[in-house]
Amino acid sequence: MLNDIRYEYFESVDSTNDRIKSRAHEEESQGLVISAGQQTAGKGRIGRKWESPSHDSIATSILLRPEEIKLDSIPTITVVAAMAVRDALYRIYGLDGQIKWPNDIVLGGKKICGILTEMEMKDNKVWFVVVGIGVNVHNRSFPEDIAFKATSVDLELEKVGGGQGHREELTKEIWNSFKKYYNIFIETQDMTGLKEEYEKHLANRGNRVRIEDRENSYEAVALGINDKGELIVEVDSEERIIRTGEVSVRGIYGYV
Ligand code: BT5
Repeated sequence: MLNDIRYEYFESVDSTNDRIKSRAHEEESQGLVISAGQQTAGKGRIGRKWESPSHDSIATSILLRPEEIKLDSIPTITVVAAMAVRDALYRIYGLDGQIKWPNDIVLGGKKICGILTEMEMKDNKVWFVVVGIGVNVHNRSFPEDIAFKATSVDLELEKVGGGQGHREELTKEIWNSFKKYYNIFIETQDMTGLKEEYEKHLANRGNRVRIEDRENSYEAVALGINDKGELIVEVDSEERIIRTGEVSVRGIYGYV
């Protein structure tokens, strides 16, 4: 169970995930959240970069020490975190985002949030897990290579009549929401208690998507998720399971 959450804030760090990792090595207990105004080396998945250069966005990470957790339940934590961010954006701002499996939240067809879950093992067991969340809040423009697919809370609020995001308030709402979903997840270490709600917000459900991994790229129809939080797709009238990892799922007409 995740109970108390303790917040620390820094003006600038390399990566909030890396800050949490060094604290985890110093035997820090579960529930520490480190947030930063900017990251100089923000990380995406598989060596990609996450842009959080100014004080416009949220970069925040939590330390988890799940007891007796199975290794193959770890990727599911990303799926749980995505639900939390979606929920927080909806509850504070009424922004009705969708989850682009496994780790993006999208609004108006563009990415507003990315999630990176990392873990370390010790004595053949999961030692700790770090969940890092990046949300674009006040950003009005983005580097050229992502401008076509990135959005922010303020840009989305503008479309529905205005208003402004608030980074501290949103950060707290995200982790409160994460606590709620994570504690449901940890009971069974899977998505049984959360799947129904998750699927309501799954982007591209029932639509054609393109699955891209290192070797292959093919079209499929996204059907939903299974109890492990893996994506179920249909290819040539057969169901196939897509595991997290080095896979991208795209709509066939663009980023979402
Ligand atoms: C992610 O990876 O989306 C995970 C991002 C996790 C960031 C958080 S911030 C707090 C914590 N500390 C860290 O160092 N990281 C975590 P991925 O699915 O691989 O997507 C990365 C891709 O998203 C990049 O290659 C760009 O195309 C795009 N991208 C980068 N910055 C972006 C931004 N600010 N907004 C939207 N898209 C972005």
